Amino acid sequence: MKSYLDHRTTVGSWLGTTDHKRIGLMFLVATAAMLLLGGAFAILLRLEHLTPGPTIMGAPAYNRVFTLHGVIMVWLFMIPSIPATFGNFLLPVMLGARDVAFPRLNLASFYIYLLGAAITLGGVVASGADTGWTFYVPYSSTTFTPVIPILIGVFILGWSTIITGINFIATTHTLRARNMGWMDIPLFVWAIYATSVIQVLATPVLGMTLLLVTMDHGFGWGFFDPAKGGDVVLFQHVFWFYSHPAVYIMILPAMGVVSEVICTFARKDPYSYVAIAASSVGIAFTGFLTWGHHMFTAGMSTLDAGIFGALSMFVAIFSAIKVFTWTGTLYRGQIQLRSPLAYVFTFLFLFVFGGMTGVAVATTSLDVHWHDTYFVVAHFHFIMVGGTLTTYLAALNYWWPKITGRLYPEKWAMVAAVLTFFGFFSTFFPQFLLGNGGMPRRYYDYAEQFQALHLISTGGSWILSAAFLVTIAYLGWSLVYGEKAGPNPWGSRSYEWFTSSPPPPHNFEETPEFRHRPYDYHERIGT
Ligand code: HEM
Ligand SMILES: [Cu+2]
Repeated sequence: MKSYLDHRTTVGSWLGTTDHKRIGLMFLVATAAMLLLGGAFAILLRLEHLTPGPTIMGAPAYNRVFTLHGVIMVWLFMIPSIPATFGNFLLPVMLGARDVAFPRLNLASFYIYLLGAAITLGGVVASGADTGWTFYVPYSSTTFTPVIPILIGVFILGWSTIITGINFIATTHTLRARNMGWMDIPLFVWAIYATSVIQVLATPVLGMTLLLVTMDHGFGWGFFDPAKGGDVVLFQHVFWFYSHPAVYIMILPAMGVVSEVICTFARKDPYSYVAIAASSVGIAFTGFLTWGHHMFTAGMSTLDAGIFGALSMFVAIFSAIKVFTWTGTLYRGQIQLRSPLAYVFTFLFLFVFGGMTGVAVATTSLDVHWHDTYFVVAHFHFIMVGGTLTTYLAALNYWWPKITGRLYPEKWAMVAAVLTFFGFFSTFFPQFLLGNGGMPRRYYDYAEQFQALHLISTGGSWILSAAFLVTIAYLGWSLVYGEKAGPNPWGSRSYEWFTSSPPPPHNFEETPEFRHRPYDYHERIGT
């Protein structure tokens, strides 16, 4: 029986495919390339901060490089990273479906992503904008750098996100296997489902905002310009109304991966399936109520700031429910410390750390001191890199045998996981101290007393790069020399491991009958 990889091998059979697995794989290649590009910009930024004053570039170049780093990492990598790649590949398989609900729309979503990426990168080649990834007005509507291609590119990327979200919602509602109720679907699907709801509801607000900034910049509309009757702070409200929920587009799928990896490698049912599933939906919902915590210093009343601060704590409560449930699942499990679980342990430590600092910056009285300093940079990198990126690597290691049919050398995977942890921690922990000491974010120059901490941070970025190189090397090696994986190398009870690795074109050779729930490790009815 041929797999989805080799049943047809022409270039046309890939470019015109409607198979969700091939589309997921193409997204994986495209987004991984963006991760490496964004990473290259990060290395340049850290090199620049090796010494105060000019090191390798001038101030205008620095402003462009941090903008391009943020734009590429957030819009081209983080947002599509787990949903469009692993979500696309796994959601239908986990539901026992042959494909997503709208396969052609799924392919369209990939090409729209490529178009958006091409236009955005066109802006990069045309010397790049210097507004930061957040495009704050009035700077973004007046800067002389070419910001319009980037605004339009990100607008188009939003369409891809919305279409993918609609597809996943429709698939989860209509294509579940016979007898599969809502309380039987795998936790990763719950996470992707909650993410999709945010993608569909919030992204149009971002699209509208970016178009209005484009009009202000290109045609002098003045929508955000008080001199023309506009409102400059309104930009921040609409931008964060999308972008706060968007941080959950980045972390919820990661949480879904964590649930799968922990159950498999602890050989245990989740401590509470309902708590994990419901808290995903809870996070998606409350995420819409907290955008004001980005604007405590933008002229907000004390009452409003207090309300936004208090609402932000609810997200932390739902996140804590997840962490306690995962810990409860690990407790007395038969733990096998394989590389995906090593990454998940890294996630747990760094996410809790990052989440706690989220609670700290959501406290108005503290945030007025930390706002726009490296403290905030450290906070969101702890969550986005320490949380989402390490989990992306966990997912890559966990599902690699399913996607490619090959095993990789576990020893090297562990080396990469350990390097990732130490590299990450030494890059970003000093940034909390820098921020607390008064180092503002997005500044080119700094006072000499900050140099030691910047030095540690730059050294950390080299360790992190080494981890990436090791990962690329052993995964590349496994494609050629790796042992054949077999359907279920981890001995998991989750549905995607029921089919062969790599799966056949329509996922299952026979219509699957799932006679047990995805994590019934205690029952052990036929695998
Ligand atoms: C535990 C819940 C969380 C709380 C209470 C929280 C709170 C906050 C607050 C108050 C700020 C604004 C700080 C300032 O600008 O002075 C902030 C910034 C930020 N947070 Fe969080 N956060 C949480 C989780 C997350 C998660 C899960 C992510 C991403 C996956 C994230 C990503 C960001 C980003 C990207 C920014 C900064 C954006 C910018 O100004 O460039 N946060 N967070
Ligand atoms: Cu926020």
